[in-house]
This record gives sequence, structure tokens and C-alpha cells, in this order.
Amino acid sequence: MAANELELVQVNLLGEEVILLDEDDICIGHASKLDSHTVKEGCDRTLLHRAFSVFLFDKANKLVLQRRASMKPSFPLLWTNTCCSHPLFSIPTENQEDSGLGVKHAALRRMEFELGIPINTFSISDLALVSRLRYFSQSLPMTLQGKQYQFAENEIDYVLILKTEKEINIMPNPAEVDSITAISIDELPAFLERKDLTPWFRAIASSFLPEVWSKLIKSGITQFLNTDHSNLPPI
Ligand code: DMA
Ligand code: MN
Repeated sequence: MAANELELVQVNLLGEEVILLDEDDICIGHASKLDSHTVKEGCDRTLLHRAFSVFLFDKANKLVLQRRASMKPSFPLLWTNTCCSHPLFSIPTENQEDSGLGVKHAALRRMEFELGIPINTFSISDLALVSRLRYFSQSLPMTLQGKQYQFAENEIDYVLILKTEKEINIMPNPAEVDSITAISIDELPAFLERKDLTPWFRAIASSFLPEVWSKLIKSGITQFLNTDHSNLPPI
């Protein structure tokens, strides 16, 4: 696909409706990806909404990372965790009272879209919710199809981990992902020295990720799996 067509894919995605939240993570409405991520005049923040970040650990306990495509309207060409996005307001399985379950449905959909991992490769119960992270971060101005955008994130980010023993064949979608890699836990400190990381990946990877990762290596995923979603991690 030509660069122009890849840009068009991103412009078309700006109409997707995200789930707007109050500070207690309760849904208070919806707004397009464009409206919810653009700083409006007189405001210092964009609209708070729900997001998720997947950390996929492969057979060798390596963490799969992606470098965002050059035409992503926010944080292009930065390295980040396996897959990030938003549960959508218009998809009932993703916009449900049980928000932990909602983000897991969104995660499977986006891993297929961004990384070409067929949706039936994993099931909802393979995903474990380990944290809810509240954060704000501003991206650099970006031009798509001749129009300038200034994006910022203001999210409650559900951090999901996924451990697989399967051989995973990743086929990155060039509109979303520039390249992928996988690192071992020993390689994490050197990776964090890089300047080209997303702010949320840096925040997670330099706080609780090493502890979760080493527990995962020692005792497996089952200790993190919890089907009682009414019991959400604190924000
Ligand atoms: C949004 O990620 C989610 C987080 C945690 C920053 P994204 O920009 O990759 O999502 P999308 O491309 O779906 O807007
Ligand atoms: Mn967002």
C-alpha cells in the first residue's frame, strides 16, 4: 500500500467512538477519536477515556514490542508494548458494565487488526488484567493528508498481560505497525535507555512490569488470571 493510502486508513479511524469516563472510570458518554484526542481551546486536557495496553509474552518469555507506524496520528515511530487501543462505544461486547471484560474483547480485535493474529488464537480468559493506569501525555504535531493534528492522551489504561506457549506468526499491518521485536527481561534495562519509547510504555516498564514479568517466568500466568471482573485493580 502507498504511503498516501496508509494515511487514509488512519484518517478514517479518527471517526471511531471511544468511551468517555469520569475519574471513577464510569462511562459518561462517547466521542470520536479525533474529538477525544484533540486539545480544545481554553482546555489544558483532552477528554478522559478508556484504553488498554496488551503485553504479550511469547514461548521464550520474551515480551513482544511494536514500533508504531510513521502515519499514526499520535506517537508515530515510537517503540511500545505489543498492542494498545481503545474499547469502542458502539461495540456491545467492548462497551459493557463489566469493563475488564470489555477491554479484553477489544484487545483480541486489535491484535488481529494491528498484528495479524487471528482473533481465535487466544480466548478472553487468556488475558489477565494487572493494573489500571491513569495518565496524560501530549504527542508532537502531525500532518496527515495535508491536515495538521495535535493529539494528546488522557486515559484510564487497562494493562493486560497474555502469556502463550504457541508459536505466534505476527503479520504487522503497515498502517499501524512499522516493525516488531521481542526482548527478554534481561534486555529491558538497556531498552529503557532508548529515547524513542511511548510515555505509557516507559511508565509501565519502569514501574511494575519487571515484578509482573519475573513472577510470570517463575510461576506462570495462572496466578494473574481472574474471572471475577467486579474486582478491578485500583486506579
Ligand atoms: C491508545 O493507543 C491507547 C493507549 C494506551 C495509549 P493507540 O493510539 O495505539 O490506539 P488507536 O490507534 O486505536 O487510537
Ligand atoms: Mn486514547
